[in-house]
Amino acid sequence: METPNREYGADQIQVLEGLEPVRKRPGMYIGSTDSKGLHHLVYEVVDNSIDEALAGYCKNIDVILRSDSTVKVIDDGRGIPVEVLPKYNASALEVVMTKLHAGGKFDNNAYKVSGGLHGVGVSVVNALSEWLEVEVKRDGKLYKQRYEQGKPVTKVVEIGSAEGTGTTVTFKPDKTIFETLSFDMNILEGRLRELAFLNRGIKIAIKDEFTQKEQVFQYEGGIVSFVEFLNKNKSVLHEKPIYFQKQKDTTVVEIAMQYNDSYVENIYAFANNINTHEGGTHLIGFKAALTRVANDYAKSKKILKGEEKLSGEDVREGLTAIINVKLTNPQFEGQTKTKLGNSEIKGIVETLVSEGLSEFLEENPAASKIILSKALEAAEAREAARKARELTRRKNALEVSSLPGKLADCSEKDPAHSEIYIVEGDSAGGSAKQGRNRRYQAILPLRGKILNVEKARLTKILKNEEIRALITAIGAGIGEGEEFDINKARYHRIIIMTDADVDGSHIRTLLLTLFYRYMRQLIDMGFIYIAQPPLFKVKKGKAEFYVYNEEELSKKLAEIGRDGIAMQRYKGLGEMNPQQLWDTTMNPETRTMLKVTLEDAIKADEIFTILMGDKVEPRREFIEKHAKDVKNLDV
Ligand code: 0RA
Repeated sequence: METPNREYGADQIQVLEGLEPVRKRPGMYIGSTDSKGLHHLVYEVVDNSIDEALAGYCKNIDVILRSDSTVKVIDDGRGIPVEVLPKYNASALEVVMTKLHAGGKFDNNAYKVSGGLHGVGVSVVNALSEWLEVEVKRDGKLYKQRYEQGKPVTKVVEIGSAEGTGTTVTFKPDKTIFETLSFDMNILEGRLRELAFLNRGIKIAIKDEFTQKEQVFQYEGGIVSFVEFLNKNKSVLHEKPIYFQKQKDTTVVEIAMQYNDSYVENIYAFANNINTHEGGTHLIGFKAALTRVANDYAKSKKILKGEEKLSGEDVREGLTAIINVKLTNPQFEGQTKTKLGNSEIKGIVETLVSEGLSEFLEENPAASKIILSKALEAAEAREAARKARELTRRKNALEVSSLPGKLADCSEKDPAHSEIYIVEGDSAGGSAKQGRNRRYQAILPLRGKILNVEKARLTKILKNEEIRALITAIGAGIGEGEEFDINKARYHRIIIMTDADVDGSHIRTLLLTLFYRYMRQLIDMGFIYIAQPPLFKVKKGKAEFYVYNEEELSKKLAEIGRDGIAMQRYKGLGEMNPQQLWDTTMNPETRTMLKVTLEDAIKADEIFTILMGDKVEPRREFIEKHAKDVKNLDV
């Protein structure tokens, strides 16, 4: 039993497990041992510092990436306690660092994340590190302990005096566990920025000592700044985001929202700092409140007549929102454990959001009028959209005969063992069809540029032939709620294969944006991949090498020498014959593919907005910044 507001003490510790299972099955604790798992280690340590911030004790977090594959995380929290716990005959610090789930039980932060289901705790990082050193500033002293593969190799030593308090964790991930040790600041930035938005005022800095790149995230506006950030390249319908924070018992609900003139909804829901990609009861409560309050207000102001009603989709069109709830004992469910399950939260959020929104609408008649006319317009377009969707669905229902003509389907019927390549252009499509393994690989060639989805409502998007072919081939529908059913997806690997040039990256951005906005579950489930075709073929004598990037090329050239080599640069997939395409890009035994993460898709969506949106200025800036890459850009 946890007792709130009790001082930390030895008696609050329960029986704890050692770290052996973590090294045996790292995937169980951090998801994977690839680049994703590697970066997860940093989040894990930072989460502990964020917990200190949540408890009100930590203001600054520094993350430093060093060229020797070590990472240092410094915080100015209370510092991990160092006194000896008689029960363990070890210091609290050592227990926190060497026992599973130790952190969760002996402080009194009700909303903590680390040590729970999500943050598995800093001890897991310790277990998976070649070495880890922790320094604690507490009671005017500086303490230090070192571990190797999770085991202490020194005692907790007092190494000097200290001003202030805090914890510094430095670790080197274990190369016998991770496939790669190369940290990428760009990957870490997204989550660190998000944490800074969610925890107003806290300063999170990240520095890459190798590239000397540095970023500081600190937002006095909290989630209001978050919404402004998400809307920065959009035309907003009201100047200031709507904001309120309300509390019922121990549950705190914080909302920021702002409409823009697009047709897309962009809602992110968080629970105790966890990005709940799969939604859950807080999101359901929010949506229910928004729909109800908008309808009540529109009726009372005679914006709606008679039986007219606004649907949930109507009132969320063009909405960017952050839902941030803090609750005790969060239950996370779903495929990726990112769905909030606590049933009581729906009602609490619904009540608090209804109050907050009603207050806003009454106090801001001008903004309210603009927001509701947008919803009304959406409602009028809704009828047409419904008809268009029905058409696509009916087509789906006709089974095989209704599959698009240009799809070369596979014979395998089990989606878990089927994959589809979405290929740019008919000629590459032809090679892919000949080169593939037709038992489990389907090919869908896409011709030309796909419709500009930013400026079009669902109705218009669904009229586009390329998009329809894609939707029908995948088979899961499009959009929200019952319109999309992940269980109907005909392939569990959907692989985007485009040329390594500007058009290719353009089409990839478009496809990712489409998946992100209308078929997001495919990304959540990890079904979307990007094929990695080679950029060069290097020949020396009889030997042939395929090379996938510039870095690899210089390595290869250094290795084999430049004398007497012949080199071909692939400008497009079409330059490879079917056999080559199979060998380099499609054969599961030899290919590498990138699995698309939600972060990738969010980035794509951002780029897309810049490239396709109405605002000229950001587009000009983007193109100038990337001038060399976008010479052939045609938007
Ligand atoms: C256990 C108890 C307390 C704080 C922490 C752990 C703690 C862990 C980490 C990991 C990184 N930074 C951290 N900062 C604090 C509570 C200490 C108290 O009651 O004084």
